[in-house]
Amino acid sequence: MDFEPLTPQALAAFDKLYPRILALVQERLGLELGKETCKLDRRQQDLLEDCHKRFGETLRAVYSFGLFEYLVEEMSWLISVLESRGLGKAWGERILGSWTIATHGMVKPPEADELSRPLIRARDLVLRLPGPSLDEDEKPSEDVQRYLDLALRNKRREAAEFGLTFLELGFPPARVADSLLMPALRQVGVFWERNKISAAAEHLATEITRYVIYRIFDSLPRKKAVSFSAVLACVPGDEHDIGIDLMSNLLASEGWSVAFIGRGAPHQDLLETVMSVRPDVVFLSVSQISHLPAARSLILGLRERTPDIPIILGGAAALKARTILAPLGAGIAAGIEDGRRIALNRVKAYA
Ligand code: B12
Repeated sequence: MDFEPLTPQALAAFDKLYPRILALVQERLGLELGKETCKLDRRQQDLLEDCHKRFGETLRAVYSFGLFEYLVEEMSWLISVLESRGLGKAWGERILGSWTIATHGMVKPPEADELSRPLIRARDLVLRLPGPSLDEDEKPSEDVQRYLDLALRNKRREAAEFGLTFLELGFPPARVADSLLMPALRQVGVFWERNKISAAAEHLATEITRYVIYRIFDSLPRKKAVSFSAVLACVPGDEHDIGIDLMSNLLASEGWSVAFIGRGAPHQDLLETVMSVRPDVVFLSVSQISHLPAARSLILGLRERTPDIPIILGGAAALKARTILAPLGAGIAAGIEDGRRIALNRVKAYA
């Protein structure tokens, strides 16, 4: 979608009034759910609450980073999640409608019109053209399906042994991750989206995959230690830490000294860790658009306190927002090999 970036006035109004707009959205949902005709079970109600809130967080980031082209994708995803849980497209429309109405209720024109224009446009597009069907997704290869089956059946050891056979065949670990583990986890995501597996099963497959990653990297012959060090973490709020764990394992296998923090560390703790460890490079991961504001504020915080330490950012959302994040002084990596390449360029430049 082609849209001019929002004016600073519209952005500031949305940001300032966000808690009140969200409260209004939640109030509207409460009214809908309270209607006699609306008979939903507890799970569906919780999901709707979660989706309303999550959509608001995504919207905030879309506005702030000017990522309007991803609104359609986000809405298609939302509708797909709702439909697979018996909630139908109408609920998707209601969420969009609520955010539009609540914004108009709280923000004055012309800023309110500016804010709702991309929403209305995206809604028209999503409703007119059905989003890409998940059935047309890449079909996983036989090997990926076999790995996935082991991971979902909680066959941890067998999954690791299967992964290790690819190393024995001569594939480098990063290739095993890219061609076997990542497609399997993508498929796990599709299954979750279609309500074929629970979030618990998603966790199970993820943790088995983490174990497989460690087994793969730990099976490599130890390399001589190099003098480089790194701190690696997800940006606050983002729980997807397998990509950054992979990055950490790759660096460790090449002799780097790594402090892998993973997910869940708050902004201030991350700043303090970097200030006390003073690594040669900081690696950060951001998977979802809704966590981009946290990524930006962490980068700015680090730039202010440790301007000499290079930052490398990866993950799906980092790539989507690269034109905004790169000028803040972060290298944006397309994958772990790219991350290593950028890191080596930076540390060698400083050496
Ligand atoms: C596992 C998983 C989870 C786990 C994460 C556990 C964990 N400890 O990591 C749990 C269950 C917690 C989870 C939660 C959620 N998830 Co989730 N999750 C996934 C899943 C299935 C796999 C992610 C993964 O590990 N992939 C494998 C790694 C290796 O790939 P990667 O992260 O892209 O990393 C690669 C590159 O991006 C890069 N990289 C990543 N970071 C970095 C950093 C640096 C520095 C470098 C150099 C490179 C790099 O390197 C990797 C290798 O190339 C994906 C599906 C998918 N398509 O990815 C969904 C997915 C990302 N999740 C999704 C969603 C919606 C959620 C939830 C909102 C709801 C839910 N499912 O419960 C919550 C949000 C939680 C939060 N606050 O972040 C959606 C996102 C959709 C969207 N439009 O944004 C997806 C796509 C699933 C789907 N199809 O619906 N999730």
